[in-house]
Amino acid sequence: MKNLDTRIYFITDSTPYTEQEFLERVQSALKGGVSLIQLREKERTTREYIRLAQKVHQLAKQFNVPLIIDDRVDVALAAEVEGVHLGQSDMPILTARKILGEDYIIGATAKTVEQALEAFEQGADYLGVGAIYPTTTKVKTVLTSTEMLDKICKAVPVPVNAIGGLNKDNIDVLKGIKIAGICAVSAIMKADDPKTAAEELSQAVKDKLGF
Ligand code: TZP
Ligand code: MG
Repeated sequence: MKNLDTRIYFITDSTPYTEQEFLERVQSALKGGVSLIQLREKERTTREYIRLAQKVHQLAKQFNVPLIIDDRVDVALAAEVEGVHLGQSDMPILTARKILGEDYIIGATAKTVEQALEAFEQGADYLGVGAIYPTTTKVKTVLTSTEMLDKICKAVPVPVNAIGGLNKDNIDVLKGIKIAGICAVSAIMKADDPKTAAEELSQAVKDKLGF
């Protein structure tokens, strides 16, 4: 198993920002201590996705934070980042593992114990489970109960992160569930100051969830 710190997993959304604003926000979040970062782009061309990944990677490297690319194995390889996150309709984990090799981080989305076990058996390094709360981020998802999250945590040995509508004020519902971290888009990305937001989220996780 890889030595991954998924505690504060920041997932980006560049859509409302100029590139400069976006990169400044990413840098600010990194200063605030996020432990993992995912570049999540749905509208960009492949060429733009690679170029932005390279820019975000330059920043993330300065903080020793691994960069994960959403959906696209080719972009992760081309930009020479640390990993990829694959949903249920993306490339199968097994295929991605064959292409990327053992050292790449591969994350998977799972909403059921069956999906979680399959992803783990195929070589996923961590799982994202949700949405725990309704989200304002553009995504095709359904709500996942905390009971299901708990079952998934108990079913697989890899780190499991909760995702969906999470912020410093509503993570208490995750107490007692053996998650490794939380994923957040809006709570950091849309904050007035992403650095402060990341710091406060990190503190809330320590205080309320104990890690
Ligand atoms: N998958 C499930 S919910 C979600 C994704 C990508 C979006 C989470 O965004 P936010 O803003 O933290 O609710
Ligand atoms: Mg995805």
